Amino acid sequence: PPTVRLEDYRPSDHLIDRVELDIRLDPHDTRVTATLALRPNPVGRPGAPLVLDGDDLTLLALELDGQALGPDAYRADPSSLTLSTPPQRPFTLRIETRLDPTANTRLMGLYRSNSVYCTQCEADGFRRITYFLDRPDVLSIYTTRIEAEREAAPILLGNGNPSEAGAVPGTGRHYAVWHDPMPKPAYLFALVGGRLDRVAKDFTTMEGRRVEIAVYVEPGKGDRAAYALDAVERSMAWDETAFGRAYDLDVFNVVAVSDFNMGAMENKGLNIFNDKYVLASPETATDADYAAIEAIIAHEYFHNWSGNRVTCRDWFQLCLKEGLTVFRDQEFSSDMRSRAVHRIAEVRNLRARQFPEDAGPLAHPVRPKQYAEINNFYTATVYEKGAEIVRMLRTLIGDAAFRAGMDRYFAENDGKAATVEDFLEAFEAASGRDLSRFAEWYERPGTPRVAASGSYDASAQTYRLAFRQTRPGAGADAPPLVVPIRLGLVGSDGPLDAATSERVEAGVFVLEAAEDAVTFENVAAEPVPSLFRAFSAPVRVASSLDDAARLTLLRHDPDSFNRWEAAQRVALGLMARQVRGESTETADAFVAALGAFLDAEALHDPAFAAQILALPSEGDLADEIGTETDPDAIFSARQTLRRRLGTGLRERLMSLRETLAEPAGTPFSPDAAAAGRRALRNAALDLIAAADAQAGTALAEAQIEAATNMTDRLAGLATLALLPGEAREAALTAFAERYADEPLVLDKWFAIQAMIPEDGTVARIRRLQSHPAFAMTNPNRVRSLIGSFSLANPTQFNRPDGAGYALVAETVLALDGTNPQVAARLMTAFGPWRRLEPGRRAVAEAALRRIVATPGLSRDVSDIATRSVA
Ligand code: HT7
Ligand code: ZN
Repeated sequence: PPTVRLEDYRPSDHLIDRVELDIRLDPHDTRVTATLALRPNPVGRPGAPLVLDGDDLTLLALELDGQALGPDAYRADPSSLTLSTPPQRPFTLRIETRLDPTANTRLMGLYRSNSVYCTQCEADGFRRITYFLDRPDVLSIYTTRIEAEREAAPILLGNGNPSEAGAVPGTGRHYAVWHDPMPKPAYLFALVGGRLDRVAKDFTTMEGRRVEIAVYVEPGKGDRAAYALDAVERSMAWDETAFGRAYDLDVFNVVAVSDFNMGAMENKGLNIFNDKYVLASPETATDADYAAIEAIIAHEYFHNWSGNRVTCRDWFQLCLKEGLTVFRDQEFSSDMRSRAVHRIAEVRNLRARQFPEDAGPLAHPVRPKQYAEINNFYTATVYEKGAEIVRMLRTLIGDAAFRAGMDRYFAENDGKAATVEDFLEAFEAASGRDLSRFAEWYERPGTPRVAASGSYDASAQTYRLAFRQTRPGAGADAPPLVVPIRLGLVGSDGPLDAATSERVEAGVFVLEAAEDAVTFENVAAEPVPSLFRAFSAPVRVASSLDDAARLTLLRHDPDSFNRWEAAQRVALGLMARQVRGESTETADAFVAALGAFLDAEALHDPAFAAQILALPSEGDLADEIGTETDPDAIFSARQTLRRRLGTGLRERLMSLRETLAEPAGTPFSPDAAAAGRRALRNAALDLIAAADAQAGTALAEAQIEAATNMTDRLAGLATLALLPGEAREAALTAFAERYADEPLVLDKWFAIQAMIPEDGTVARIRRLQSHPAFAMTNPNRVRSLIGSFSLANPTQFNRPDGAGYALVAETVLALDGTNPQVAARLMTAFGPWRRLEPGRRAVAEAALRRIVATPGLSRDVSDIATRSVA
């Protein structure tokens, strides 16, 4: 496939100022008439041909300035419409196309989800609706008339504000006209038509605009939309206070659909969501679901400024909207919940998804330099590492300059398509700092490593910390990165606040060279350094701290993140030593330290305690080991440590479960405090069950029986899922019966079974693929059953006999013809294959090469597959 390169960017030769769309919805024969007000771009090439993008389009008619064009005046095929000598002045094109939304299984462009008409245009889906300059730097004002059968689609929604509606006399059809006053790129276009329930509330912005916020869901599910509706309101209020950004239309609509390739989409004034990230009730949604709904509602809403008002010049700048908007939604969630606990969750996620990506064959810079298929670049690197770069920028220049820089970025680029350079320029102006070296973070893949070593001079009472940064795969000429290191010193009784250093400003030392050192004065006793507090840079830290020093941090570090990090590092070290067959004698000290921690603090901050108890994942351990990994050895080391904790802490865990149990009749609250108590009870259950299967079974069964919410019911089921036997199968059957009509809940049931780390799982999944609730056409079902297996069941996915790889490869190929985007995403699970031990590595490579050799692959799958083996 042709490669698109950043260095080849040039402005469009033509612009489209206004777009009038007339869309007559029909299940198989939808007619789209687009009237485009075009003109040559003053900075484009004079006299250049006009080449409009298309994808799978059928052209019915074409007029230029009201005159039908003869066959010699243009060339059209399903993927382009070309006028080789377009007028050198403003002109109008009227294009009529025909679509079959029911046959659209790719879920890009206009499609039907459970009979609801909806669209997904990012990144390049608008060209599946009409021929267009489908690129983000062509911004237009849209007016959209949507027409449909009133019975089938009583609700008709578009971008912007509603301007007119009515009946089409004598037809049973009706229409609605929507006008969006803000210029936008085509990828932000959307429409919805269908039978939907609506919940709504008013919000008055700080500018005095009355906005009607509405959430639309499948009929009968309105009561599950209240949480999402409130989350929109909280997001609007927060963006005003935190960033001074007000909403700019009279309506803000959110629509939930069942078939959606990703989480949600920020179309202007009409966000379309995967219903998984809207629908919530205590009976059907876990605390994690509530938190994800709040975060994603916020994320899409925040795009209204970071993405929509200021958009991207080209897709290489994707991090400009995605990294920034992730940063904004993280800050929102931190303010709504516990900042420390949220930071831990962010870093867990970064390490689970981005670090392996950055260490594998699909690694790419936060701003990629080239792509074959843009839809494969909606990655953890662009999103999550992109957010970390914004966070580092704030750490470097400080809160006030950061906020001033954001204001400036929005003011200077409003209504425009911007670049990473425009973004950094705003912060340079606001802070007076040169950020040219900082910009390097956008340019190169790979997770940097920072080695730290300390030396204490007792007589001078000084402590010298030396740092050395390296980057995997970077040549000797690669410039060092600018790395903000938030740090402090901790003694055996608490933080050493008297210790200071000239080079540490507001708790931050900026490492700019390949090697540098910082010296602290007034250090009364040999300290333990607390480095990269709050995870101040997305790096791997190599330090020679022993377990005792780390346990000092767990006890005394004022930085909660680093307390958690200390416990994780000790656990990782213990498990890694077990994998290597080395001594794990310090495990008892770890258990004792966790016991003391629980006694002192568990009840004060249960959510934090739950994080402390949750061991690093198998993936974290594989990442720590790095090469020649054996998933079975990793699994067994983790089991051993879980068992040790479960045994050593049993009394405390049992008593915490009692103390934290909610009194009967307590109304459900999804708030962070209540969720934190449930999280700790369930973390305790997990460890108790790891050590004592019988007790674990009894507790889990009782918890399922008594559960008044999905968090507790599912946690009980997840515990049982790890304990083979009749109790597990009975609980799974009962769960499936209870939720037979709840596809989103059955997704949890599919996922739990897909993650069972046992020999029978591949066969179980094959049976589940024939379950009446499973459908290859629905991305949520596929991700629940096959995605959970490939990403969260390392021993079975990486089976030495290759049965796990075969299952995923078959699914990828089966899906490729209908939904290549989701198929390609499934393939990314093969990413870490080169880090496996030789036996599995060979089997994984063979599976990958079979995919590469399959004729007729989509560009999406072929791009991932070929990069994976390159
Ligand atoms: N900006 C949105 C990305 C997205 C998307 C991309 C490709 C294909 C389908 C898609 N659905 C949504 C979502 C976001 O990050 O906010
Ligand atoms: Zn986004």
